[in-house]
Amino acid sequence: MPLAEPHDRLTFNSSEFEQAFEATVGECSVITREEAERFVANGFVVIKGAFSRDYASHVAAQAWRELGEVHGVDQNDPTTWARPRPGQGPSGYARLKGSDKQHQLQSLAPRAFQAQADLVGGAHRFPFNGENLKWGEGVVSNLGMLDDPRWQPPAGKQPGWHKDGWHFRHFLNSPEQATVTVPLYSDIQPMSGGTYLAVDSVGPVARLLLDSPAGLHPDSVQGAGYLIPGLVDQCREFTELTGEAGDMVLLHPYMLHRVSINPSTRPRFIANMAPVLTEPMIFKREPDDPYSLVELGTLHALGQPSYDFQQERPMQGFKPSPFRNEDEKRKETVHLREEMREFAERGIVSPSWARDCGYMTNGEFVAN
Ligand SMILES: O=C(O)CCC(=O)C(=O)O
Ligand SMILES: [Fe+2]
Repeated sequence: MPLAEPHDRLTFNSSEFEQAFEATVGECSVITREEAERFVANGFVVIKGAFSRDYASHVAAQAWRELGEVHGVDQNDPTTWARPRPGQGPSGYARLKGSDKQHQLQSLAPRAFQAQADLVGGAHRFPFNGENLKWGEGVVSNLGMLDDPRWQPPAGKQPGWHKDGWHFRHFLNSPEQATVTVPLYSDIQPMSGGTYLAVDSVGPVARLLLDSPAGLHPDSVQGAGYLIPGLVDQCREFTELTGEAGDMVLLHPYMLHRVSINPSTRPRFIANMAPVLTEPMIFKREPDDPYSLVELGTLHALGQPSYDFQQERPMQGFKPSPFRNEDEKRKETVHLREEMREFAERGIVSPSWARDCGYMTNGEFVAN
């Protein structure tokens, strides 16, 4: 599904923004001007050859080993591929541990490291100048089933869309997830299990965050989050991630995405890395302090050359929903429902199709 041509270029006309973009591009060493433009306009970019194909093969081979040992999957027999989580979600979908090894990214893949540094406005914006940025060997597999009848092209009214970050309150300037970084450990052709993207979701998410200075509970945009359907309803452009082993896809941290069904027997292996920033993002910087491409992507989506964002509540960490005990679940449900009511009172109400696709809704809080 090729991207529409007009979105490949910056469309926001403002000399303040153009100067800021020039200053930022001038600091990039791996990301090219064209890639920077594409990222700011589209919210994602594929960095070709970000790490070696040899390393990708090593990780993929290890994934097959674990699929065999833990799940009884035989690489050469696609009829066994559905064994992890049979009947649930995509065929052969598993989160594999890989090994305990952690690679310092700067040594393993200098290009992957520098591209991420370029995106956030320099390695100094990572803790310890990024020296502690590591990649483990874990993998998300999506092995596929030939002609799986459940396959559908990417579209809005589908389950599973989400914004990454299940462990923090989401603000416009959140530092906990600098990017969604996706290394590709296998070649991914179209219709082969690549992650689906709501390409124009950065704008709706940015607008909601800008209008919500007290932030969003992570469960509102994760899993079955009640805010997701209203956000994807504002999206018109959907695509799927494709590329080759050794490529790295960098997504804007607001980009809504979802798992896809793989209707092929071309196995898909990726990971999902989430570097953090030392400081919250800033949307009003001085001329001698260049914006990051992520900040520029946010401003571009908002149609603002700069924005003085003020949080109305402190940053807050959360235990991710799947790891909460019963007591914690009850407590978070109370907090979430309180927020669902507040948002309904603000007129932000889940659309009627939300429930049919498995999302929560805050419709019950709307006064009749
Ligand atoms: O497996 C995929 O395609 C996407 C995974 C994902 O969205 C996640 O790990 O947060
Ligand atoms: Fe995700």
